[in-house]
Amino acid sequence: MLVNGKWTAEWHPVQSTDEKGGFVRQTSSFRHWVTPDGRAGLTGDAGFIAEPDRYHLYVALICPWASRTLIARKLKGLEEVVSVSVVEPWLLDEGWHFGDYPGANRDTLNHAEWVHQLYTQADGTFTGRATVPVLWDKKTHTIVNNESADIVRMFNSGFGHLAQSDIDLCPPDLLQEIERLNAEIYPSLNNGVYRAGFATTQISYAEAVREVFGMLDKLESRLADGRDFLLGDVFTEADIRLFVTLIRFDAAYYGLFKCNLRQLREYACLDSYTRRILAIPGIRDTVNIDHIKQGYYSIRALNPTGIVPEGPDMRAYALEGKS
Ligand SMILES: N[C@@H](CCC(=O)N[C@@H](CS)C(=O)NCC(=O)O)C(=O)O
Repeated sequence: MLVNGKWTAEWHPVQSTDEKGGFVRQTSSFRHWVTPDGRAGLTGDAGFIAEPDRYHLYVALICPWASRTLIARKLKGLEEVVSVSVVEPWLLDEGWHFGDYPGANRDTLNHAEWVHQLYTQADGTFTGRATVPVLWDKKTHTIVNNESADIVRMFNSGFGHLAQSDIDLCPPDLLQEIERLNAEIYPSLNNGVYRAGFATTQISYAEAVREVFGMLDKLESRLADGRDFLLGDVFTEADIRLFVTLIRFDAAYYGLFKCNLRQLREYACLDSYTRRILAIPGIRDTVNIDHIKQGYYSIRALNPTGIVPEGPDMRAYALEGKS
């Protein structure tokens, strides 16, 4: 992590635990909003007006939070408006690295070698983890926002007419239900798998795994009435947030994070739900199983040998899983 603008390699995910040995995720630090007229958004400063070729998104394809933003960018037709760089899949001693691994690219915008350099460019005294996603402003050379939940909302409504698609990922009449679902699914499942994987005591692991499968069971019953998506016929932000966890489940969380009571493919409704979302044009392009496996299985604290498993066979999802 960065401490007062200086990189320190001392930090490790498993060190960030509560008194019971449970994994604790750090909160995001840059919270400005891009808006159609440049007025301040929910948090942060004004001045980030939606303009073509002004904003750049830094992502890791292993990362579910970054993938949320990539999906929102695709579905809103913002590919020509917001450019993207993809880091290599491994979280190294200096964090995320830009390089030539297949599916990744170099940072041709800021010429950073490491993501932490973007953070210190934005704030020379930054203290915290250099996480992805990062939404970068090319005009003021700073980070607009590094919280995926905000970035998804910004992509949905902050870019006004620059968005090529009129899909609304957060329709006002469904907002309350979306937020209720998000608040339920995040701790138990999206972050629940990490709580299981990074737990340092049997008790906090067991508690997390119980919650993960409790939520999967609940969602399976919700979808059992034949609805296409979580809120019925319409695809919303809540589906993006669930999908990014489900698509990583068998490839990473089942094995590495020991969430192994059942595989996703054993849940009939959740499995077809995942395939339905993968079939939405553009979404499959945001999923890279090789990056996902390389990335998760390179977490040395959980997998000291660094061996990446051959499976699972993802051909049923028309996804490659080579290691
Ligand atoms: N609150 C952030 C969390 C992002 C996050 O935790 N990203 C992880 C990758 S999945 C990361 O970049 N970790 C780098 C680190 O911990 O040093 C969001 O949702 O945008």
